[in-house]
Amino acid sequence: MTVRSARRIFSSTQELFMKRVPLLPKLTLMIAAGAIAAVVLYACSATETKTNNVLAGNAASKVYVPPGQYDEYYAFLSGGFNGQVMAYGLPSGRLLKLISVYSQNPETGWGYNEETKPMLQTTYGFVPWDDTHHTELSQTNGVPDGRWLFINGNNTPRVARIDLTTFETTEILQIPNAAGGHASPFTTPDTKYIVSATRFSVPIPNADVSISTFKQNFKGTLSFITADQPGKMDISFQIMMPGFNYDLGHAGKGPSNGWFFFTMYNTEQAYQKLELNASQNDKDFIAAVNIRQAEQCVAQGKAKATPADYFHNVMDAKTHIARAERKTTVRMLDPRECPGVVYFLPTPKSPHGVDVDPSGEYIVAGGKLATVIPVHSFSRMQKAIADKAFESDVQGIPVLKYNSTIAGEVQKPGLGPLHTEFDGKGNAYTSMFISSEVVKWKLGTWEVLDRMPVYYSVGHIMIPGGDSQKPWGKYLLSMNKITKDRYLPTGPELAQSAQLIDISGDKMKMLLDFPTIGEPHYAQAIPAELIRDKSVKFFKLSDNANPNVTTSEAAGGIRRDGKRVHVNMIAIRSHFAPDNLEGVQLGDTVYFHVTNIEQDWDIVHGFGVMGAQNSEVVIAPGATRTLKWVPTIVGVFPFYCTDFCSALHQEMQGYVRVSPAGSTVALTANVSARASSQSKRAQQTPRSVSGPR
Ligand code: RUQ
Ligand code: CUA
Repeated sequence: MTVRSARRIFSSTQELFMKRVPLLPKLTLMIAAGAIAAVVLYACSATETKTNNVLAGNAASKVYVPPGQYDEYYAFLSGGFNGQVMAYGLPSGRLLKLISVYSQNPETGWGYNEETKPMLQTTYGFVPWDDTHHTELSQTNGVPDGRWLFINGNNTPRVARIDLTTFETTEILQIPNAAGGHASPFTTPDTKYIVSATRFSVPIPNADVSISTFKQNFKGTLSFITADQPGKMDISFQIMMPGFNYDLGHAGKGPSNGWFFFTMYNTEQAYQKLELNASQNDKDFIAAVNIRQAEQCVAQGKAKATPADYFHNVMDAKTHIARAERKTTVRMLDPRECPGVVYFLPTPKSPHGVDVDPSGEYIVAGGKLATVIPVHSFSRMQKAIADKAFESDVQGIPVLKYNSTIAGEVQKPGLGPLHTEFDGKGNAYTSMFISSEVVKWKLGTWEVLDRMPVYYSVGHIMIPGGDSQKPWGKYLLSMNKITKDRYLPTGPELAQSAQLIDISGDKMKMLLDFPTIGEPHYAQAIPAELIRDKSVKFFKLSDNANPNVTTSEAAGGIRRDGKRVHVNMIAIRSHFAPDNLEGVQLGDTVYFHVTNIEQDWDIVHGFGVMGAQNSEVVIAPGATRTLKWVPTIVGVFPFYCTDFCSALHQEMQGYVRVSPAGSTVALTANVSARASSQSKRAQQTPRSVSGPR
């Protein structure tokens, strides 16, 4: 750490602070300046300069994964405004895969091909984008198990399931009576429920009302979604909440299993200039939800069947065709009719993250504007509830006294605490957005043990398993919101930056800096062996139940159904069959149903048509994908394989002839018997070797 780079943090942090929080009271600004100065002083320590090179050498060897070897962890980072999820290897920071979820992806054809389009269906129609924030691994007994990854859609509230045997999205559920699914999709320790809480309060049911009637008409909801049965995600119940902004959530565990905690801000119920007007109250709340109490009330019929409009989209496991089903009702619980279901824990100030430690006793809040990190105690909360230590009541929800639930406060932690993760050894790590650092502190004594500057303005941090009952506490990933000068400049917009920190010793050590795609909010990571060996290598052709599957060359063909023309086609190294099509007319819609009949790992083919107002489709071995094409002009148009699959990949092509409407050209497709015998041979050859055509 040089003085120059320390200054850079100083100016950068200060600049950010000024830019982002212009309306904070002066006092907070002064505290901010003080803390920034402290960070700079820390960063300038001379001993560190001397040891810098030695450390760099050590760090390199700790993240070096030799060519051909595997990383120790899979890490799943959300893509933020790119609407997807990225799988990385840790510690190397290698990008392994972009998993398509809510956004159309021309790289794979997700959301462009006919089979996957229904996945993006919502009550607003086809919505080909969302804003993904939090990845969440499924858990068994409070430990990530590597079966599924859940990811929220923050914009048009949705939750999705990714199957970690295929790394494909298999299910998407829209959340009704909600706006902004931010506190989502955090799981209970058994994956019985994942949750989604509304970020923006809205009229429920939504209605044409004046925004100035916010206090009377706007409400929030907490949704509990059953998640342990693939293909059957459903909203078990919703809880109607006051019209605040619900921000983040985490389930209880161990002794607090059965409870769920949500942060909220804007308890002021401001509806304009929130920056100023929602920062008035010294304390907002954490909502503690008693899930068992809610279940009981639901069982007693206290949740009202309420009209709702939402979609549940599932990828059929056999046909690999998605279907979208519209649903019309949810069960809504009013806390007034179910006493004991929700309590409010006063929490300073505009809290963002809420994180439960591995023991399940401590509930840590990240009060964005707070000068301390407040930690609530679950056992004290239980006692306070038993003693009725209430200070007030908000719309039927008892508010517990701050002093009755608080276990301690971390003093002078830094500025802008957001999120906390745990290492399983009694330590907690909190991200500090404004002072750009990760702060390590001790559970129980609340003393600050160490600080690590990060570049710049960290949002979430992630320790593999760090929000579960069993953290694999070796690394910490800091996901930073601002990149500035960290990499070679790429114009006004830069990739986001992630930094990997070694947390195995007393002091944190910076290991690696790598760019990420989109904006990773949160991430999850798990030892690679819990996923690696279950990875599917290809889909069995004999299991392919797509009604338009073509299992052999001889079975290919073309048929007309009114103005629709269906082409059944196979792809195999290194040709399509059929590969010459005639008799298509202007005014027709052509469906190319392409089956990749390879039965070998990673032998993928693509299919693109000149002028198609669509993307290509990419077809995994054993799968069928359908490209819809509406020709717009008369002529002959090539199609070709888009994925370099063999030495004769460039030969993998064909033509489709388009004639004027009403033309007498016969509908024909060439299906050759000779090609058919060759395809068998091609299947037996390794990827890079193909027989002549
Ligand atoms: S967020 S930086 Cu989880 Cu969307 Cu906190
Ligand atoms: Cu198939 Cu290139």
